[in-house]
Amino acid sequence: MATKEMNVAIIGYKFMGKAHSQAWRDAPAFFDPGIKPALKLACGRHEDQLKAFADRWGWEETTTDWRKAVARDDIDVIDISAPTYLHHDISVAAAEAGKHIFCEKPMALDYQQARAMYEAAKVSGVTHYLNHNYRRCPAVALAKQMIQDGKLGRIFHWRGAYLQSWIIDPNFPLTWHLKKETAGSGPHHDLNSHSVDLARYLVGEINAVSALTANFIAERPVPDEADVTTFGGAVEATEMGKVTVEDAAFMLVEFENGALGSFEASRFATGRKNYNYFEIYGERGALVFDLERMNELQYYSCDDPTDSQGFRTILVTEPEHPYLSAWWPPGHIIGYQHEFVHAVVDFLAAVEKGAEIRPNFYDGMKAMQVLEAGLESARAGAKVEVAG
Ligand code: SOE
Repeated sequence: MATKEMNVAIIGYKFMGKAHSQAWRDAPAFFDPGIKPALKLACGRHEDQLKAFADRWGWEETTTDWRKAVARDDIDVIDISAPTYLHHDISVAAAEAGKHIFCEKPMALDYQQARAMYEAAKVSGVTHYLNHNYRRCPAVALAKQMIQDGKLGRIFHWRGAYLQSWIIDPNFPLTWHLKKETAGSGPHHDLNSHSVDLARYLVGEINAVSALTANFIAERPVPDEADVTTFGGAVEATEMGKVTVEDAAFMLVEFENGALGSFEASRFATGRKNYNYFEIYGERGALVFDLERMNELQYYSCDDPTDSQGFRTILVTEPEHPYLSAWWPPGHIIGYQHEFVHAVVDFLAAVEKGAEIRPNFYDGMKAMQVLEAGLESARAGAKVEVAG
């Protein structure tokens, strides 16, 4: 049971604020972290929505100034659930104040910011985690174990696609996700960042990229930001504003180990809701994962007798599967939110042991390097090497 309590301050109270709050609240109920997280302080810009959020999730106090959270001696962990453009300033300030950092992806607006965040965290010695939550989906963690156990042998291909369709309506507003100065880029930062992290985790480092981007809707209604959430619907507005990020980004890559990979990120994949999908092909077998069927992992093994070879479905709900022993009996499945609980559990363990957790700010910096090479390639119309 928990031997120590740590006070958490969360910055941001919309989609990720909700996902993180349930994780801080539920982690001690289903697992036995050595540190019990206290939901101490919630930070956000709009006081009325912030107080409603704090009341719903049990955050003890609220402030509209995140710098106050970073400055408080009684705050141990800063949870960054705010939009991308705030990640750098909050992370650097939190590291300099000696706070452990649990930061949402994508890491930053660009590689330069990501590098500064990593350097500040490294110098300060705090635990720093970048929430690419999908590594902690049990089926993905099982895929990692199978690859490490040699089940696929030498890997030839990664085929990844992260497809959504929440902004196809031209009346969807010009939110922060659709402006370069607040998001860095569109689905490339938002979704290819997840796929690049998974590819680095499961296949290896990426040496070179060739990318294409497209924009399908150039102007959108300018909303009142207070009324907008990710995946929210169309709004009535009089003023129109320019979209300054891509709507889709496709990328081909060369991995350090010689494998070839493809990445598709789009918010215009009609009918795809949160289709984070990958295939990995090796000399001994293949794996296929689909987040919309996140309790399953497709596996093909060359070791199966020829007359019965084929892709089989592993239902990843057994107690011996990663994280599952803490949840329900076999077949009772888990969901999107459970990955965030797993991340909190592993983060608290890292803080308690003074150990590192992955993905951390180093991983985020490496991913930003790949993403930025992709944008450069799309601009230049040429293959771009990822700096070492
Ligand atoms: C929107 O694309 C989004 O909220 C991403 O930002 C998250 O990382 C993903 O988990 C769900 O979709």
